[in-house]
Amino acid sequence: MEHPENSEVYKGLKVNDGVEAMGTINPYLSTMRRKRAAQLSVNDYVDGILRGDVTVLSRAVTLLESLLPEHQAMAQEVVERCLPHSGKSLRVGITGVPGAGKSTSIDAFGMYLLSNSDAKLAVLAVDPSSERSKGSILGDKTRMERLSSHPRAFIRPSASAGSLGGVARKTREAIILCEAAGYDNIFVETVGVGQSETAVYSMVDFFLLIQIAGAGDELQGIKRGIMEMADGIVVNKADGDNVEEARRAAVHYKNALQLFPLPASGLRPEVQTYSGFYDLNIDRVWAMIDDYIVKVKANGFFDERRLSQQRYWMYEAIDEQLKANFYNTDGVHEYLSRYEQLLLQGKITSFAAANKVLEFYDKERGVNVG
Ligand SMILES: Nc1nc2c(ncn2[C@@H]2O[C@H](COP(=O)(O)OP(=O)(O)O)[C@@H](O)[C@H]2O)c(=O)[nH]1
Ligand SMILES: [Mg+2]
Repeated sequence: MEHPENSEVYKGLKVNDGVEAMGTINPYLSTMRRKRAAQLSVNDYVDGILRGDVTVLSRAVTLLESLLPEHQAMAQEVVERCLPHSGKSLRVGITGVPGAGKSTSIDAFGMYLLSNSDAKLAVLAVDPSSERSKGSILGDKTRMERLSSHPRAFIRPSASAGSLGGVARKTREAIILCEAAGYDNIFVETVGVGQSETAVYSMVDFFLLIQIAGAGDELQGIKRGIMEMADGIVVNKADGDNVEEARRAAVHYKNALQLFPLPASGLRPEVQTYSGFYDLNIDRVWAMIDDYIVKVKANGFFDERRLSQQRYWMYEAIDEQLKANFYNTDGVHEYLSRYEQLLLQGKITSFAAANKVLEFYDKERGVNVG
């Protein structure tokens, strides 16, 4: 399917499908590999995670991402059992258009955090476009060079296949596993195009929007509702000749923010300039996040937000499950293509066609549809 992010709106941001990994040539290789990594039981996973064992944590996230039903069932059990040990971290979402410097900044913010405390940091990503290409992993890891080799950092770019809803759910579950493994700070990066922002917004305590000077409001989210979601806005690349322009952009965003109603947190988002690449003013960005968290913990919004996120994810899970049930029902695809044909021939309206297919689905499930 054509990627939604390839629509006209994001012109210049081509998302490629990527290529599937080649099958292995040596048939014995896969069995050898299987032998090397012994099967873990649910207990092994849970114990390893609670011990903070990075290898086990990593394998548990892989299990989460697996499409095999038996893996999924196991993963759900692991997540359930980790749940009581989760929830104690600070979750920060980081968004911005491709090239805004999200990965570079995460490296800078993360190193600042780890150098000034004995905290542990997990970096996750919601990137449904990495479905098959897995292309962003290499790029991101090289942009997070310092963090990649830090003993208290765990970096796990999204490599899961599926719908945005599915990918987001897995990231949310990965957060739970990381927290159970003792990671008290979680950064979640979005791809910064399309719908992933809403998903990430719905799983974090602070949503940071990274802007760059001169990239245009349309693209950067002023008109797409991203700014309304932001708890703080930062203008990156305020270095060299770009400092003044970044400052002007910051003023522009400050003014724009005045036009929005006060967010539910009761706090007007702040705007800062910084340079992720040259490590300038990172402390100010972090102070802004810190300050916000202190205030929302005091006014009760922190807990309120987490509760409303849980409600959101309950309904998301229901939507996902209903959709999966529908599309996995025998005969639905035949019905769909038949009515799609009739629709395209102008013989039936969209709504009538949808009703016909849904009626068939209800009948298949033995539901009485009066
Ligand atoms: N001058 C300058 N360049 C930066 C800065 N941060 C990132 N970049 C560059 O911008 C490009 C995109 O950065 P990246 O972190 O991959 O952006 P992402 O797509 O948002 O994750 C890279 O070439 C970076 O080196 C910065 O603070 N200053
Ligand atoms: Mg990136």
